[in-house]
Amino acid sequence: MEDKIKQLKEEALKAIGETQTIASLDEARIKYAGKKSDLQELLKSLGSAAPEERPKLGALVNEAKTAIELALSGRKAALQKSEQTKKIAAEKVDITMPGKGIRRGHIHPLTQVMEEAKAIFIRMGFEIAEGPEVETDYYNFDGLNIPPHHPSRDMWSTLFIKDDILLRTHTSPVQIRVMEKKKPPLAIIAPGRVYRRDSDASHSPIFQQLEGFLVNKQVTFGDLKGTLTEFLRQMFGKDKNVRFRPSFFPFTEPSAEADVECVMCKGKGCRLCKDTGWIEILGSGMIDPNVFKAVGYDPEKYSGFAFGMGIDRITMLKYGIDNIRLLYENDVRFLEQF
Ligand code: 2NL
Repeated sequence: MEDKIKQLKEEALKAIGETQTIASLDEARIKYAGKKSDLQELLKSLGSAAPEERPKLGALVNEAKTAIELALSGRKAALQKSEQTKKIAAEKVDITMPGKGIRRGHIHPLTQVMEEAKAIFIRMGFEIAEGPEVETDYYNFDGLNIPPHHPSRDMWSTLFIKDDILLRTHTSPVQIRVMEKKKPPLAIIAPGRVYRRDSDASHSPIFQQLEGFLVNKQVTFGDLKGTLTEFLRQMFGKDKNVRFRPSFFPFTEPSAEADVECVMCKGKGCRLCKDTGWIEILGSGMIDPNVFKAVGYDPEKYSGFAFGMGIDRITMLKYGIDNIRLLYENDVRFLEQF
């Protein structure tokens, strides 16, 4: 009996000492110190031992029990400590690793060019006006001296919403609305999104325009040339030559298109300017008396000039972009370059 107690104790202490995890230590506790452990069974069987042996055997069992419990708590503390150490080591952060960095965004190239163009006219004293993108036939055409069913309407591939409601094909309607409400002198620019049923490398169904007009007493074609030449030089470079060519628009008479010396070959002739040395930038003219009549201005009393340009085209020229799609796909790898 004595030997059995000793043997059980030795076995328990050895097993406890060999445990490597809290979980296996818990198993050892159940096996060696639990209610159904061999030691507990031994204690129960003491009743059948000789009466004079009982106190000695009882003391031995208790001593073994205490030793086992002490070993269990000692081992538990040791295992907890090593598990904590392992956990800390596993969770350690390498503060010398390079960071991910924050990528900086910037203004879209179309918006940059639009803002630049607006700023030039603002400095000259023009004010900004805005209006609806869904317009009536009247403001987009009739008010601009473009009668219904007139062949000149073919100049704009219009997208209709229904009979007389359409997506504006230029920002001119904004200017008609301003003239209806306010009396001259006026110097207004109308920047914004416009729509046409058109799509190829240089045409997108949605694009950006900047139009403007100036109305006062005795405004001349010289004022038009001076204002637009200054604009083009601020936009493309002080040294650039500018020329005006006769043209036609239903809402201006006379009309002229303005060219700037080719930005790529500086006038020598290249692929971009088709060997002409000039790049067409904007359309302009003296506001047609019929437009003044439509908004209730007296064409005998007032005169004015107006102009319009495509911001997409100017952006493509300035940055050497050969397909308008790129400006609307918003691929960050493309946009990052500007
Ligand atoms: C172009 C040509 C132009 C205008 C727009 C205009 C507006 C009113 C009255 C008279 Cl309210 N004219 N706008 C005049 C001439 C040309 O644009 O090539 N645009 C991209």
